[in-house]
Amino acid sequence: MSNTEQTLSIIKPDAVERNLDSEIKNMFTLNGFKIIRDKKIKIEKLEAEKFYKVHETKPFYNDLCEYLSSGPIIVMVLEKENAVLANRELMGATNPNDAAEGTIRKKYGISIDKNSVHGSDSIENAKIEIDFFFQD
Ligand code: IDP
Ligand code: MG
Repeated sequence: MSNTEQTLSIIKPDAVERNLDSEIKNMFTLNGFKIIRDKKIKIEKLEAEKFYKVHETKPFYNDLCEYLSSGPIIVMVLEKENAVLANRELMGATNPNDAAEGTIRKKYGISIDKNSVHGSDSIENAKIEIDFFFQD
């Protein structure tokens, strides 16, 4: 049975800054994702705080929001069978040091905070995050 889903992906400032966006997009398409929506933006810290609200009690929250708003990012809607889980697998573990070979974070991530990509962690959050960046 087909189970096409959409998920939100972000290419974070560290990767955009290193001009890795085409390579990372290629990794998505080579792995069977369709890039349905795609835009390069820079967000304000207040927007980053809203986006990462689930982490507001964490000690790294402020740095995380500073970081996501520190430079251009690319936000994308990805579509594939079981896209949410498939994207988490392709991204790899949050800490690039723990990420499996062949994952985006293993390949491009610099550190736990500069880990190159964001991906929604559930179908419910994917809907919320897609609406956050693509209202139209
Ligand atoms: P995820 O991006 O793999 O879903 P989350 O736990 O949702 O990981 O954390 C959101 C982001 O916050 C991570 O991608 C990472 O950039 C940052 N982060 C998570 N844990 C830490 C930490 O312990 N120190 C610094 N930054 C962290
Ligand atoms: Mg997360």
